[in-house]
Formats: sequence, structure tokens, C-alpha cells
Amino acid sequence: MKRIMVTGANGQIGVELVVHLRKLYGAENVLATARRLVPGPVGEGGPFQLLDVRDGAAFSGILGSFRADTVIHLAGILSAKGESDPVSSWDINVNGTCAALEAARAHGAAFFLPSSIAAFGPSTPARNTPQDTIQRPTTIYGVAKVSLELLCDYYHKRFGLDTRGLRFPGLISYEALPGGGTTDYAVHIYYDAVKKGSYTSFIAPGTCMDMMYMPDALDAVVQLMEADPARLVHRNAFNVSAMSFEPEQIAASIRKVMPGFAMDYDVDPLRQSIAESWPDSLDCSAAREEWGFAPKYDLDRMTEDMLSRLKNKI
Ligand code: AKB
Repeated sequence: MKRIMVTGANGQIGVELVVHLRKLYGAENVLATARRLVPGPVGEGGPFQLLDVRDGAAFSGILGSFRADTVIHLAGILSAKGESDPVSSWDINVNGTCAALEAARAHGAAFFLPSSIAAFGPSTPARNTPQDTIQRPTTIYGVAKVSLELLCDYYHKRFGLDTRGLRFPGLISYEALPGGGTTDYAVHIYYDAVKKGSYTSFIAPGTCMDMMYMPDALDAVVQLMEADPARLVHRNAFNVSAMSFEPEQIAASIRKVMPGFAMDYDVDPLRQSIAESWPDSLDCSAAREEWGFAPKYDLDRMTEDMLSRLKNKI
């Protein structure tokens, strides 16, 4: 990667990835794009362009004039929000990615697309979920993710495009809040711990999901995109996860730092049913073997960092 175009740059991953990439590759070599200009480092710390990712001509024009060799296509609608308007979720997630892939093909740019644990469904083996397994998701977000994993592999096989992707678990971070996901509770819990000393979980006790701290997610994107293609047996998309926990385990981790922290439950049926359709824990051996995936944060280390960062921020 030398010149990189990032879409969805104002989202939870984008706000941190853009800054991270600008530190690694030089601010002038990382173009952030989004539908709105938001004051802050994404829009002001380097090149920025407004872009609706469904506009293929605009996408290709921006990519071509920036002379990007890599597209990191983050723009998309998450799982729970997608269920409130499946047609628009499909439009942004699938048609936006089709436009992005065509633009990358026209300019010969490498392509990164985040997939998700949402690409799995209730018939997938839930524990130690294999890299290659049954994928019959039950959300519009998951259906789009499976389609796009296949589409990215198709662009690689048919057109030789260098497409790569990660199946992200819930991502936990302190810079920007996630918007409309099922795993969001694992971010909100830290904010409420610092603000109120308590949290009401919309995910029920005993519901395990995979998670990862944002610094590990940023490293994983860079490592995968810099990996020697000769080592890649898989491309779209690799299982990645750093931990798997249920609400009580994250609460227990917070109590190690804040002994008075309290949690109760007010379960949201939609997000609970989505969570139950996803794996409990992923097998990440393909990512380890093919490009050296090695996350640094476990639950307690992440909790200590999240709480101290949020205490400074809030
Ligand atoms: C969501 O909950 O929708 C996302 C995801 C796991 O893709 N965080």
C-alpha cells in the first residue's frame, strides 16, 4: 500500500484507521471519503472528499485522480440498523460495494472489504467456527456480507483484482461510537461504567459473541493488506477474533477496575435474536497461518485501557 482511499471514513473503524494509515504511510497518501465533512482529524488531517459510494462515476473519478493503489471500503450499514430498512441497507452495502469494486477494477487498485461474524447464521457450528463452513445468515446485513465475500472472490478469480477481507467480530473502541450494531453493547458498557457506574444490557446473560479491541483491528487490516499474496490460500474473508465473552464476563472485568460497577438487563428482542444467530467463538487459525494474525489485547487488558481512555475523554 502506498496511496490509499478509505470510504466510510467517519464511521467507528474509519475515524481510527484513517489516522493510523496517515501515520504509517504519510498524511498526503491517505484520502478519506465520506458523505459528510465532520470537523476533526479525518476531514482536516489530510486529503478528504465527499462521496456517496453508490455513485460509481464519482467513485472512479476520485480514485483515479488521487491515483490510489488501494481502496479500503468501510462504508456500510450495520446489523440491527439494517433490519429497520433492509432495502436501503442492501442498496448501500451491496450496490455501494459493486461501485467500489468496479472503480478498483478500472484503476487496478487492491481492495479491502470488512466482512463480519454476521456472515454466519444459526446453522453454522457455533463453537470454534471454522474458516470454511456453512454460511446461511438470517439478517439482511449478513446476507449482504456473504454475497460480498463471494463477489470479492469472484473479482479476484475473474479479473485478477487483489481483493482481501476480514470477518470482524464486535469491535470495541473509545474514539467513535458504533452505530446500529448488535455487538454495540460491549462499547456502551464502558461509556456507562465511566458516566454512571452502571449499565443496562440489551443482550441477555449467557450470550457469547466474538470481540476485538480496535488497535488489534487496525493492525490486522494493515497486516493483511501487506501480506505476501503467495501465502494467501483464502482471501474473502478471514475469521479474526481476540476474545469471546458474554455480558457478565465483561462486567466482571470492569469490576476488577471499578468494584462498585452494577449491571442489569433489559433485553432487546431484535438484537438478542441476531446475537443468538451468530457464532460463540471463531477459529482464527487460517489468519494466523496465512498472514500472522496475532492480537495483543485480551479482555482485561482492553478493559483497563478503555476505562482509562474514557475517563480522560468524558
Ligand atoms: C454489528 O454488530 O452489526 C457489527 C458486526 C459484528 O458486524 N459490529
